Amino acid sequence: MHLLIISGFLGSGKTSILMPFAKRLTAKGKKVVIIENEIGEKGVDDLYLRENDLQVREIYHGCICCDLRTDLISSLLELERDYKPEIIVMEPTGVADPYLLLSSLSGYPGNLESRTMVSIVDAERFEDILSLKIPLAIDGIKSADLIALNKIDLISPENLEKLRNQINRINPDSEVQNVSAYDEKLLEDLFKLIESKLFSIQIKEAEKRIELEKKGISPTVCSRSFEFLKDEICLSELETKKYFEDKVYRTAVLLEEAGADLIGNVKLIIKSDKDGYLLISTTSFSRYPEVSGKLPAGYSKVVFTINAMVYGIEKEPLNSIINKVFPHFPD
Ligand SMILES: Nc1nc2c(ncn2[C@@H]2O[C@H](COP(=O)(O)OP(=O)(O)OP(=O)(O)O)[C@@H](O)[C@H]2O)c(=O)[nH]1
Ligand SMILES: [Mg+2]
Repeated sequence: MHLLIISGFLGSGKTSILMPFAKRLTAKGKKVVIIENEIGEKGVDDLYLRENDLQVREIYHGCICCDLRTDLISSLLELERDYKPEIIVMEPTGVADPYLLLSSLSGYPGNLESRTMVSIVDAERFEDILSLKIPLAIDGIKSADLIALNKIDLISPENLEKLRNQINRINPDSEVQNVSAYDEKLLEDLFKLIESKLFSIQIKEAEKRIELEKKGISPTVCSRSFEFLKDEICLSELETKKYFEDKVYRTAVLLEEAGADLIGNVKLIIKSDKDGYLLISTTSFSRYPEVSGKLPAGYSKVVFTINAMVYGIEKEPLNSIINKVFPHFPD
């Protein structure tokens, strides 16, 4: 069993890159399972990946690098025994400590032939993340076998050069590949590079490093889920992506007004009982949210899940912003 870890800070684009890569491996006939780890009560990324016909195992309610280490090992063992995947693609939470994660894996009693860590760096927010002094973001770069500098569609060529130099100074040994999750050509280049590394990196003793110190500040988390029956909600609203985009955008504006430092990610997924989902997410206070998916017509039930991870705000004001924008969501 080969393991590919797609690490990176909150909202850096891990799922956006992992999804087409896992699809590509599956199309090539590889048996792939994705492990999704989210801090919230309920995940959003797994729903989105499942809608795209991928095999997903989710581990929620904490981080696999620390509180859920044993859940990670037992999930891997179970998958190895029952499903025998060739490749496991793992998305740790955006606040996982990469060294702690590697140290948990070094104790894995099953059979891992290789382990590759690709770290996704958010080009748009890199400087903000560094200025918040979140050492995990630096460790993610240091521990990577390959660095994907994502969202380059949002920055200027001059800035790109500057960022690449900064990253090279932090990790002079690993290749840095420019990418945008919205650019097929760049994705293809990245995927070829990952494939060239995937089976070749062996787990080295030197990497079994243990750093038990908990590092950096943590985001405040608000995670809610609510189910509506067809007659409880105005369906014309649901059909309008704009309505939900506006709600997520308003959440971001209110967070900025409340003095938050950084949006890790605000994600809203609307999933129907038929196949179909709408995912609206943002990592920015000012840019309009991204939308993917489409709800089918003719469903009888929808489930809304919102996960917000935000730096520099207390739990109470974060909850009250979510209450204000989404008054239907119970605490
Ligand atoms: N402009 C642009 N936006 C991107 C790109 N990649 C991802 N995004 C957007 O960035 C946000 C976060 O992307 P995700 O793929 O959810 O990031 P993630 O790292 O999986 O996030 P978490 O799981 O919450 O840590 C979403 O709104 C994406 O649509 C990119 O290359 N360019
Ligand atoms: Mg994700």
